[in-house]
Amino acid sequence: MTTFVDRVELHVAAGNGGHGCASVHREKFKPLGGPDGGNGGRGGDVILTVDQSVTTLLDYHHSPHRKATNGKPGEGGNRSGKDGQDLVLPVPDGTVVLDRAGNVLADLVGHGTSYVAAQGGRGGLGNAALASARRKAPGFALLGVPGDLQDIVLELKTVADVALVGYPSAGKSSLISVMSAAKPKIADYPFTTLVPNLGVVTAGSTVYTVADVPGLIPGASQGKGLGLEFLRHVERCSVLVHVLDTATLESERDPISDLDIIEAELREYGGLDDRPRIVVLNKIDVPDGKDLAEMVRPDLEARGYRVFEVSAVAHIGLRELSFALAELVAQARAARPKEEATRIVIRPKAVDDSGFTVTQEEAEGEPLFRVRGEKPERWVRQTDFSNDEAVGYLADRLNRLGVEEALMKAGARTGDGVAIGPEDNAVVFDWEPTVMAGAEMLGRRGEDHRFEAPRPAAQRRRDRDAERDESLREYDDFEPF
Ligand SMILES: Nc1nc2c(ncn2[C@@H]2O[C@H](COP(=O)(O)OP(=O)(O)OP(=O)(O)O)[C@@H](O)[C@H]2O)c(=O)[nH]1
Ligand SMILES: [Mg+2]
Repeated sequence: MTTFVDRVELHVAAGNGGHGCASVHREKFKPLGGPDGGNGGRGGDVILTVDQSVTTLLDYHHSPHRKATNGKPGEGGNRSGKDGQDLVLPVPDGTVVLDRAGNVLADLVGHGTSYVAAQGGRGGLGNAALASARRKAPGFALLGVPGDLQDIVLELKTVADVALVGYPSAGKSSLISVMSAAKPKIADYPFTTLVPNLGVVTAGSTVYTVADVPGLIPGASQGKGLGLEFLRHVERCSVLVHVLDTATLESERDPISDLDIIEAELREYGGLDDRPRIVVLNKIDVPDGKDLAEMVRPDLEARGYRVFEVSAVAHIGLRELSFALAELVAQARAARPKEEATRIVIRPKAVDDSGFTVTQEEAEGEPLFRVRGEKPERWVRQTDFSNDEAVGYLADRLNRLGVEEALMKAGARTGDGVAIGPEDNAVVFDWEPTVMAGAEMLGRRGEDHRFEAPRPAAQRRRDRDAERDESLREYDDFEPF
C-alpha cells in the first residue's frame, strides 16, 4: 500500500563546529617556535531544497531525525579542520516549513528553492589565529560552537494550476486519467482517492497541472470524510473545477444541490472566493445523465458558470474542456506578479547580534544578573573553562563588549551571581569585576615573558597603542575559510 504523508515533524541537527587547536611549533634548536594550532572546521548546515522529483514527505515520516556532519578539529602545524558537510534534504514543491507553534518559517515553491533549517556551528579558532602582538603565545584555543537543533513541521500544499473538487465518485480521478498521462486509482466506491493526484495537461501551447482531492461531503470543512485535511491542497490552485455527477443513483442528490453543498464547504474553509470556477457535468454517456445535464445547464449558466458537458469514460467534451482551462490558467499566470526567481535561499532571520541585555533576577534570595545576547552566549560556548587563559580571554571579550560596565550599572557587586544564557542553558559564575578601565588594565594574557626583552619608552608606547587596537579587533567575524 502506498501511503501519502503531507505533514511531518522533523528534528534537524546541524553539525558542531570543530574545536580549535592549541599547539606550539617545535623544531630542533628552536625550543620556542610560535603557536601553530589550526582552526576547527565549521559544522554542516541542514538545508531543505525543493526537488521536483520528490512528491511526498514520506521519507521524513519514516526517519524524522536528521543530522549534518561536524567540523573536524584543527591540528598543529597550522592545519585547519575540515568543514562538516551540509545535509541537503530534498522536499516536494509546495512544502511549507513551520515551527511547532504553527508559525510559517518558509514557503518553498519552485525547483531549487532552499531553506537553511539549522545552521552549523562555527569552528573554534586555533591558538595561531588568536595570537597577536599582545598575546604572542596563547596557550588556549576556542571551542567549536554546537550546531543548531531545530524541531520543525513540514506541510505539503500541492502546487497545481487547476483543482478538481466534487463529491466522491463524481469522476475527478477519471478526468485526470483521460486528460493527462497520470494513472490515478479509479473505482465506483466513495473515497477511492485518498491522496491528491497530479496530472500534467498540454492544450495547445499551454502546459498546466491538474490536481484532484479526495471527494468532499457535507461537513468536509469541519473535518468530515477526508475533506478538510486535503482542502489545503487546493489553496494554491488558480482555477477551481466543480465536477458534478449527472448519473448518481442517490435519490437525494442532483448536480445543483451537490454544487451548493461543495460551495458551502469551500466558503467555510475560506480563502478560495477569488478563484475562477467552471462547472463540469460528467457522465453524459449515461442516457439519463445527458438529460439531467441539459436540464440543469440553464440554471448553472444563469448563475454565471461556464458549463462543460463531458464523459470521462466515453471521452466526450474533453478537448474543449482542456482548452478552456488552458485559457483560464494563462490568464491567471498573466495576472500574477512576476514569479520571484527560484533558487532563493532563505536563511533564518538574522538575529541582531550586536547587542546584549542585562536583567536582574533573584535566585534563592540572592540577586542574579542575567546576560542575554548572541555574542556573549556564543563566547561562553566557545570557552574551555578548564583553561584559565581561555577564561581570561572570555573576560576580556565580555569586557570589550561592555558587559562588565553594564553589570556595574545594573548594580551588580562583587560576589553576585551572573548567568550568561537562557534559564535552561546558562553558565553561572560569581562576579569578580576586573578594573573599571577595561581591557588595557587587565593583566596581559597569553604572554610568555620569555619573549620579552627590555623595551625603550617609545617602543613601549607603540606597543601599548597596538594593544589597544588589538583589543578592539573582532575575532568573531573570522570565518575559517
Ligand atoms: N459512465 C461513466 N462513469 C464514469 C465516468 N467518469 C467516472 N465514472 C465512474 O465513476 C466511478 C468513480 O470514478 P472516480 O474517477 O474514481 O471518481 P472520483 O471523483 O475520483 O471519486 P473519489 O476519488 O472517491 O472522490 C468509477 O466507477 C468510474 O468508472 C463517466 O464519464 N461515465
Ligand atoms: Mg478519485
